[in-house]
Amino acid sequence: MIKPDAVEKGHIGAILSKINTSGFRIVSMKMTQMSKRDAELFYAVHKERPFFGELVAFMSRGPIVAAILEKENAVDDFRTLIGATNPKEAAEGTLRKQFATSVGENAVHGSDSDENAALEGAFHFSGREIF
Ligand code: 3AN
Repeated sequence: MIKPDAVEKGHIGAILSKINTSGFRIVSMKMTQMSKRDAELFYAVHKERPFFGELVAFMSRGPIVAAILEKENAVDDFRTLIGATNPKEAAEGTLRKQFATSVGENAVHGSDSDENAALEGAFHFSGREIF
């Protein structure tokens, strides 16, 4: 997902361009907005964390771009491309280094396993929207 902060700042095009030139194929994509309930469900694994309320408010405050990406080793390679959760620790050339402002508003989300990628893809897309 391209998160609300990056959408608000007009970074959709630059982020998608970097994703494409890094060898990912976009197999699904849409601009959408998560309700508070959607964000609570999407981030349910974090519900005991102190930042959960802030995370839900942030992720539902404006539109996002959701996408499913395909590539050999996609999960690890995408997490390398986005960089560390905290942009201050993100490596040069990563999306979070370039576009994120804080650990909360960090521009991009990437799934952390193939299993979660399948669940998160199904959260946003129906079978007819996956190409
Ligand atoms: P990542 O997105 O890098 O996998 P996670 O899974 O640890 O990071 O955290 C999920 C999301 O929760 C992050 N993308 C970030 O937006 C938010 N988050 C993580 N840690 C904090 C924090 N200390 N304060 C506010 N938000 C946080």
